[in-house]
Amino acid sequence: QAASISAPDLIGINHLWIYRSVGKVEVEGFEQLAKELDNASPLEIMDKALEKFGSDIAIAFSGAEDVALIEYAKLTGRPFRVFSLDTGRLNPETYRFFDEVEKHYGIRIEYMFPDAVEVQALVRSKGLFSFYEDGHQECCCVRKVRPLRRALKGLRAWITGQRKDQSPGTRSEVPVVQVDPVFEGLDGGAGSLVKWNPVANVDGTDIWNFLRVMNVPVNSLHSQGFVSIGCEPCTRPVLPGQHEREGRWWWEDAKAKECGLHKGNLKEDSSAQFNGNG
Ligand code: ADX
Ligand code: SF4
Repeated sequence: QAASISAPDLIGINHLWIYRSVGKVEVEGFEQLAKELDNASPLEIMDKALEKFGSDIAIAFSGAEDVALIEYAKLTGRPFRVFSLDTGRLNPETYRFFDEVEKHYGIRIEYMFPDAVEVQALVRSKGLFSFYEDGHQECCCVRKVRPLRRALKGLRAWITGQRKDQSPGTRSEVPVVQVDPVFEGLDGGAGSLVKWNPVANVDGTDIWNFLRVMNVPVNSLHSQGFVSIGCEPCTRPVLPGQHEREGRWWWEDAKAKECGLHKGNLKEDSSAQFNGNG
Protein backbone atom coordinates (compact mmCIF):
# COMPACT_ATOMS: atom_id res chain seq x y z
CA GLN A 1 0.00 0.00 0.00
CA ALA A 2 1.38 3.39 -0.98
CA ALA A 3 2.10 5.75 1.88
CA SER A 4 -0.08 8.83 1.80
CA ILE A 5 0.99 12.22 3.09
CA SER A 6 -1.69 14.22 4.85
CA ALA A 7 -1.78 18.00 5.28
CA PRO A 8 -0.46 17.97 8.86
CA ASP A 9 2.51 15.85 7.69
CA LEU A 10 3.31 18.41 5.04
CA ILE A 11 3.21 21.22 7.59
CA GLY A 12 5.55 19.12 9.75
CA ILE A 13 7.93 18.62 6.86
CA ASN A 14 7.89 22.33 6.12
CA HIS A 15 8.69 23.15 9.71
CA LEU A 16 11.58 20.73 9.62
CA TRP A 17 12.83 22.25 6.41
CA ILE A 18 12.62 25.77 7.82
CA TYR A 19 14.48 24.69 10.96
CA ARG A 20 17.12 22.95 8.88
CA SER A 21 17.77 25.99 6.70
CA VAL A 22 17.87 28.41 9.65
CA GLY A 23 20.16 25.96 11.41
CA LYS A 24 22.50 25.81 8.43
CA VAL A 25 22.96 29.58 8.12
CA GLU A 26 23.66 29.75 11.85
CA VAL A 27 26.11 26.85 11.72
CA GLU A 28 28.10 28.58 8.96
CA GLY A 29 28.08 31.90 10.85
CA PHE A 30 29.47 30.26 13.96
CA GLU A 31 31.99 28.20 12.01
CA GLN A 32 33.33 31.53 10.68
CA LEU A 33 33.35 33.06 14.17
CA ALA A 34 35.18 29.99 15.48
CA LYS A 35 37.89 30.56 12.86
CA GLU A 36 38.17 34.24 13.78
CA LEU A 37 38.42 33.46 17.49
CA ASP A 38 40.67 30.41 17.20
CA ASN A 39 43.76 32.36 18.24
CA ALA A 40 41.96 34.62 20.69
CA SER A 41 42.64 34.31 24.42
CA PRO A 42 40.08 32.59 26.67
CA LEU A 43 39.36 35.98 28.21
CA GLU A 44 38.52 37.49 24.79
CA ILE A 45 36.34 34.51 23.92
CA MET A 46 34.54 34.69 27.27
CA ASP A 47 34.01 38.41 26.81
CA LYS A 48 32.54 37.91 23.34
CA ALA A 49 30.23 35.14 24.61
CA LEU A 50 28.91 37.21 27.53
CA GLU A 51 28.57 40.30 25.35
CA LYS A 52 26.53 38.45 22.72
CA PHE A 53 24.22 36.47 25.00
CA GLY A 54 23.87 38.48 28.24
CA SER A 55 21.57 36.71 30.69
CA ASP A 56 20.71 33.96 28.17
CA ILE A 57 24.09 32.27 28.62
CA ALA A 58 25.53 30.32 31.57
CA ILE A 59 28.78 28.59 32.49
CA ALA A 60 28.54 24.82 33.06
CA PHE A 61 30.77 24.25 36.07
CA SER A 62 31.76 20.71 37.06
CA GLY A 63 33.59 21.55 40.27
CA ALA A 64 37.08 20.88 38.89
CA GLU A 65 39.73 23.05 37.18
CA ASP A 66 36.99 24.55 34.99
CA VAL A 67 36.72 27.08 37.85
CA ALA A 68 39.06 28.95 35.47
CA LEU A 69 35.93 29.79 33.43
CA ILE A 70 34.43 31.58 36.42
CA GLU A 71 37.65 33.52 36.95
CA TYR A 72 37.68 34.56 33.28
CA ALA A 73 34.03 35.61 33.50
CA LYS A 74 34.79 37.70 36.57
CA LEU A 75 37.73 39.33 34.77
CA THR A 76 35.47 40.51 31.93
CA GLY A 77 33.59 42.68 34.46
CA ARG A 78 30.29 41.54 32.91
CA PRO A 79 27.46 39.83 34.83
CA PHE A 80 27.50 36.04 34.41
CA ARG A 81 25.53 32.93 35.44
CA VAL A 82 26.87 29.55 36.55
CA PHE A 83 25.06 26.22 36.74
CA SER A 84 26.14 22.78 37.99
CA LEU A 85 24.60 19.37 37.58
CA ASP A 86 24.38 17.91 41.06
CA THR A 87 24.16 14.22 40.31
CA GLY A 88 23.82 13.32 43.98
CA ARG A 89 27.00 11.22 43.61
CA LEU A 90 29.71 13.88 43.75
CA ASN A 91 32.60 13.69 46.22
CA PRO A 92 32.17 15.51 49.55
CA GLU A 93 35.22 17.60 48.53
CA THR A 94 33.36 18.80 45.42
CA TYR A 95 30.34 19.97 47.44
CA ARG A 96 32.68 21.86 49.79
CA PHE A 97 34.36 23.36 46.77
CA PHE A 98 31.05 24.55 45.27
CA ASP A 99 30.37 26.35 48.54
CA GLU A 100 33.85 27.89 48.55
CA VAL A 101 33.42 29.09 44.97
CA GLU A 102 30.06 30.69 45.78
CA LYS A 103 31.63 32.58 48.66
CA HIS A 104 34.82 33.54 46.82
CA TYR A 105 32.96 35.03 43.86
CA GLY A 106 29.84 36.20 45.73
CA ILE A 107 27.64 34.14 43.36
CA ARG A 108 24.90 31.53 43.62
CA ILE A 109 25.41 28.43 41.52
CA GLU A 110 22.18 27.36 39.79
CA TYR A 111 22.13 23.67 40.71
CA MET A 112 20.23 21.23 38.54
CA PHE A 113 19.02 18.02 40.16
CA PRO A 114 17.94 14.74 38.58
CA ASP A 115 14.26 13.88 38.49
CA ALA A 116 13.49 12.11 41.79
CA VAL A 117 11.12 9.57 40.21
CA GLU A 118 13.68 8.61 37.55
CA VAL A 119 16.49 8.16 40.09
CA GLN A 120 14.21 6.12 42.34
CA ALA A 121 13.21 3.85 39.47
CA LEU A 122 16.82 3.27 38.43
CA VAL A 123 18.20 2.64 41.90
CA ARG A 124 15.27 0.52 43.09
CA SER A 125 15.48 -1.73 40.06
CA LYS A 126 19.23 -1.93 39.50
CA GLY A 127 20.91 -0.85 42.74
CA LEU A 128 23.32 1.98 43.45
CA PHE A 129 26.23 0.81 41.30
CA SER A 130 24.61 -0.55 38.13
CA PHE A 131 27.13 1.39 36.01
CA TYR A 132 29.90 -1.06 36.96
CA GLU A 133 27.78 -3.88 35.51
CA ASP A 134 26.20 -2.44 32.39
CA GLY A 135 28.00 0.84 31.68
CA HIS A 136 27.61 4.43 32.76
CA GLN A 137 25.25 5.64 30.04
CA GLU A 138 21.95 4.89 31.80
CA CYS A 139 22.89 6.47 35.13
CA CYS A 140 24.55 9.47 33.40
CA CYS A 141 21.42 9.91 31.34
CA VAL A 142 19.22 10.19 34.44
CA ARG A 143 21.61 12.10 36.66
CA LYS A 144 23.36 14.38 34.16
CA VAL A 145 22.03 14.48 30.63
CA ARG A 146 18.32 15.03 31.31
CA PRO A 147 18.97 17.71 33.96
CA LEU A 148 21.39 19.33 31.49
CA ARG A 149 18.74 19.26 28.78
CA ARG A 150 16.32 21.00 31.15
CA ALA A 151 18.91 23.67 32.02
CA LEU A 152 19.72 24.33 28.37
CA LYS A 153 16.03 24.70 27.46
CA GLY A 154 16.12 27.98 29.41
CA LEU A 155 19.22 29.34 27.64
CA ARG A 156 20.41 30.44 24.22
CA ALA A 157 24.05 29.55 24.85
CA TRP A 158 26.27 27.72 27.29
CA ILE A 159 29.95 27.77 28.18
CA THR A 160 31.95 24.64 28.89
CA GLY A 161 35.47 23.86 30.06
CA GLN A 162 36.12 21.28 27.34
CA ARG A 163 39.70 21.21 26.08
CA LYS A 164 41.27 19.41 23.14
CA ASP A 165 43.97 17.90 25.37
CA GLN A 166 41.44 16.30 27.74
CA SER A 167 40.70 13.41 25.43
CA PRO A 168 42.64 12.77 22.22
CA GLY A 169 39.94 10.24 21.27
CA THR A 170 36.89 12.48 21.53
CA ARG A 171 37.84 16.14 22.05
CA SER A 172 40.68 16.81 19.62
CA GLU A 173 38.41 18.82 17.33
CA VAL A 174 36.46 20.89 19.85
CA PRO A 175 36.06 24.42 18.38
CA VAL A 176 36.00 27.56 20.56
CA VAL A 177 32.40 28.15 19.52
CA GLN A 178 29.84 26.04 17.67
CA VAL A 179 26.14 25.61 17.18
CA ASP A 180 25.36 22.85 19.66
CA PRO A 181 25.12 19.65 17.63
CA VAL A 182 22.93 17.85 20.18
CA PHE A 183 20.92 20.04 22.54
CA GLU A 184 18.20 22.65 22.05
CA GLY A 185 17.92 26.10 23.58
CA LEU A 186 15.04 28.40 24.49
CA ASP A 187 13.60 28.68 20.98
CA GLY A 188 13.76 24.93 20.29
CA GLY A 189 15.01 23.12 17.21
CA ALA A 190 18.33 22.90 15.43
CA GLY A 191 20.48 26.01 15.70
CA SER A 192 18.70 27.27 18.83
CA LEU A 193 21.68 26.80 21.14
CA VAL A 194 25.29 27.94 20.91
CA LYS A 195 28.08 26.15 22.75
CA TRP A 196 31.20 28.09 23.73
CA ASN A 197 34.43 26.31 24.67
CA PRO A 198 36.76 29.22 25.57
CA VAL A 199 39.61 26.97 26.77
CA ALA A 200 39.39 24.47 23.87
CA ASN A 201 42.93 25.34 22.73
CA VAL A 202 44.49 25.73 26.17
CA ASP A 203 46.68 23.01 27.78
CA GLY A 204 45.92 21.70 31.24
CA THR A 205 49.31 23.04 32.39
CA ASP A 206 48.41 26.56 31.31
CA ILE A 207 45.04 26.35 33.08
CA TRP A 208 46.88 25.39 36.26
CA ASN A 209 49.42 28.22 35.87
CA PHE A 210 46.51 30.64 35.46
CA LEU A 211 44.72 29.29 38.56
CA ARG A 212 47.90 29.64 40.63
CA VAL A 213 48.75 33.14 39.42
CA MET A 214 45.20 34.36 40.05
CA ASN A 215 45.04 32.62 43.44
CA VAL A 216 41.80 30.87 42.54
CA PRO A 217 40.40 28.30 45.04
CA VAL A 218 40.63 24.71 43.75
CA ASN A 219 39.00 21.38 44.57
CA SER A 220 41.07 19.69 47.31
CA LEU A 221 40.82 16.38 45.40
CA HIS A 222 43.46 17.70 43.00
CA SER A 223 46.09 17.53 45.74
CA GLN A 224 45.18 13.82 46.21
CA GLY A 225 46.08 12.88 42.64
CA PHE A 226 42.75 13.55 40.94
CA VAL A 227 43.01 15.38 37.62
CA SER A 228 39.65 15.03 35.82
CA ILE A 229 36.82 15.00 38.37
CA GLY A 230 33.29 13.69 37.94
CA CYS A 231 31.13 11.56 40.26
CA GLU A 232 32.74 9.78 43.20
CA PRO A 233 32.11 6.16 42.10
CA CYS A 234 33.29 6.90 38.54
CA THR A 235 36.41 8.96 39.20
CA ARG A 236 39.78 7.87 40.55
CA PRO A 237 43.22 9.46 40.87
CA VAL A 238 45.72 8.87 38.08
CA LEU A 239 49.40 8.00 38.36
CA PRO A 240 52.14 10.25 37.00
CA GLY A 241 52.25 9.76 33.23
CA GLN A 242 48.75 8.32 33.01
CA HIS A 243 46.28 10.30 30.90
CA GLU A 244 43.65 12.18 32.93
CA ARG A 245 40.84 10.36 31.13
CA GLU A 246 42.07 7.06 32.61
CA GLY A 247 40.69 8.31 35.90
CA ARG A 248 37.13 8.30 34.53
CA TRP A 249 34.95 5.18 33.87
CA TRP A 250 38.18 3.16 33.81
CA TRP A 251 36.30 -0.13 33.40
CA GLU A 252 34.98 1.00 30.00
CA ASP A 253 36.42 1.39 26.53
CA ALA A 254 38.20 4.75 25.94
CA LYS A 255 35.85 5.62 23.05
CA ALA A 256 32.80 5.38 25.33
CA LYS A 257 34.14 7.94 27.77
CA GLU A 258 31.72 10.72 27.00
CA CYS A 259 28.80 10.73 29.41
CA GLY A 260 26.35 12.34 27.02
CA LEU A 261 27.01 15.96 28.02
CA HIS A 262 29.30 16.28 25.02
CA LYS A 263 28.19 13.42 22.83
CA GLY A 264 28.28 15.67 19.78
CA ASN A 265 32.04 15.06 19.96
CA LEU A 266 31.41 11.46 18.96
CA LYS A 267 31.19 11.46 15.18
CA GLU A 268 28.77 8.57 14.88
CA ASP A 269 26.37 10.29 17.28
CA SER A 270 25.93 13.61 15.54
CA SER A 271 23.10 12.25 13.38
CA ALA A 272 21.22 11.36 16.55
CA GLN A 273 20.16 14.96 17.23
CA PHE A 274 16.94 15.56 19.11
CA ASN A 275 16.09 11.88 19.15
CA GLY A 276 15.56 11.86 22.87
CA ASN A 277 18.70 9.81 23.56
CA GLY A 278 20.40 10.45 26.81
S1 ADX B 1 32.29 14.78 31.30
O1 ADX B 1 31.31 14.85 30.20
O2 ADX B 1 33.39 13.86 31.04
O3 ADX B 1 31.67 14.59 32.61
P1 ADX B 1 34.25 16.74 31.94
O4 ADX B 1 34.33 16.33 33.37
O5 ADX B 1 35.40 16.39 31.07
O6 ADX B 1 32.88 16.23 31.28
O7 ADX B 1 33.97 18.29 31.87
C1 ADX B 1 33.94 19.01 30.65
C2 ADX B 1 32.99 20.17 30.84
O8 ADX B 1 31.64 19.68 30.90
C3 ADX B 1 33.18 20.92 32.14
O9 ADX B 1 34.20 21.88 32.08
C4 ADX B 1 31.81 21.55 32.30
O10 ADX B 1 31.68 22.68 31.48
C5 ADX B 1 30.88 20.45 31.80
N1 ADX B 1 30.47 19.60 32.94
C6 ADX B 1 30.91 18.37 33.27
N2 ADX B 1 30.32 17.91 34.39
C7 ADX B 1 29.47 18.90 34.79
C8 ADX B 1 28.58 19.07 35.88
N3 ADX B 1 28.41 18.12 36.81
N4 ADX B 1 27.87 20.23 35.96
C9 ADX B 1 28.01 21.19 35.03
N5 ADX B 1 28.84 21.08 33.98
C10 ADX B 1 29.57 19.97 33.86
FE1 SF4 C 1 26.14 7.91 37.42
FE2 SF4 C 1 28.81 7.59 37.33
FE3 SF4 C 1 27.50 8.95 35.41
FE4 SF4 C 1 27.77 9.97 37.87
S1 SF4 C 1 29.43 9.55 36.36
S2 SF4 C 1 25.95 10.01 36.66
S3 SF4 C 1 27.55 8.10 39.14
S4 SF4 C 1 27.34 6.75 35.89
